[in-house]
Amino acid sequence: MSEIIATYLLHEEKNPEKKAEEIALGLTVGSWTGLPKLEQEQLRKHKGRVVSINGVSTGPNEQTLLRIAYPTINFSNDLPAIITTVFGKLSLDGKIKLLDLEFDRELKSFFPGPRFGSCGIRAVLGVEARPLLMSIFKGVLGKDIGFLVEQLRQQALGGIDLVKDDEILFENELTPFEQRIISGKKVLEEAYEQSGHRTLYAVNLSGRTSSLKDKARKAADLGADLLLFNVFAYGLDVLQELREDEEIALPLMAHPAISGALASSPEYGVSHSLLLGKLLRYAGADLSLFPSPYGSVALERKLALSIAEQLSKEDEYKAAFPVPSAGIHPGLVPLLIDDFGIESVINAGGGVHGHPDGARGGGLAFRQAIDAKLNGIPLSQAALEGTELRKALELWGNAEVTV
Ligand code: 1AE
Repeated sequence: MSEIIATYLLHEEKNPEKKAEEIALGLTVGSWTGLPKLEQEQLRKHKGRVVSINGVSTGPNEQTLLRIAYPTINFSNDLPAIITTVFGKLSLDGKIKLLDLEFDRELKSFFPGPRFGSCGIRAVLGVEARPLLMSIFKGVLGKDIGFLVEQLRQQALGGIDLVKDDEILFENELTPFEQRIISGKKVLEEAYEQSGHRTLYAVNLSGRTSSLKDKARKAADLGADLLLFNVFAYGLDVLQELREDEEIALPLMAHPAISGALASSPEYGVSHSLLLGKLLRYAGADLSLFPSPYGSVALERKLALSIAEQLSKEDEYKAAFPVPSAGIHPGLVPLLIDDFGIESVINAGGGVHGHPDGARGGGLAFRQAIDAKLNGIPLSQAALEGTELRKALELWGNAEVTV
């Protein structure tokens, strides 16, 4: 029988065995022991099952790891039904956190995974054997298309591989969605002719849910490179719909906006690895942004690594790119590469635009830091020759640990 197994962390639960039975029955058949034998036989295939109950000692607070199996016959093969089954009403019921969901092979077959994955994006860019470098438009609200395009040109000339819209840039008169794609393409082509470096632009797909597919198809027709998507403002299933549409067929970059409200509490919500890692990848994200362990919105290192681990898996689906972000500057590059490896994307907004030589200087400083790290050269040494890196380290510091 096909099942999905959910792992939960319970806090301060006096009677975990009773609670486990209540969940397994409450979220499936309702009750069991009082049922007549015949009804039990009819309902057996729908009944939840307690897989394991394990105490976790973490000092004064008792915690319990609970694994419950739910028959897949109980729900349709979509994330809204699955999440509502395993953590719908239960998410409201005291201190309980959903840590993981184990999909069996059959259930996995209903989810697409990334269309391009990290390998597909590398192939478009023609970049191998180093982390990709991404930057974010900054300060573009209230500015016109000329301003945006010039910012894009400077980022591209700085050797940046991917540039994403700011997630708070929505449909507006000064820089309308379609115009951003058309003008962005033109300037990136010019920059490519000038430098020989290819840069891709992720435009923010926004608006009412009912308009998204048409808008995304239009973006594809106009030759957009990637779509940025505030997935948690809409829902994972909306991401999956975009992924599965053959007329869209663009790489999807998932922004973590709102996810803090769902994942940050150690006692409530959904784990980071499940939300920003496994489920995003299953639903079809090619890249997933999340707070790095070091920057301005730091996430505990083991949690950030747990997201990256889920994204980087190679099973039935392609691997997606982990994009540890927020408050990143060139002095953090060695730490990022040590932790996330080269199959990741280094992403910075302020750390590019705040460079004394502007966005171009910021991009170059990052590229110099990446080259130095990959060649085993300490940043402090590379900065003797790399003017842009030197200026960046003077401004933001150097977090490299050298022995
Ligand atoms: C975790 C998301 C990071 C993000 O979207 C963003 O805009 C970061 O900007 P900076 O690098 O912190 O300036």
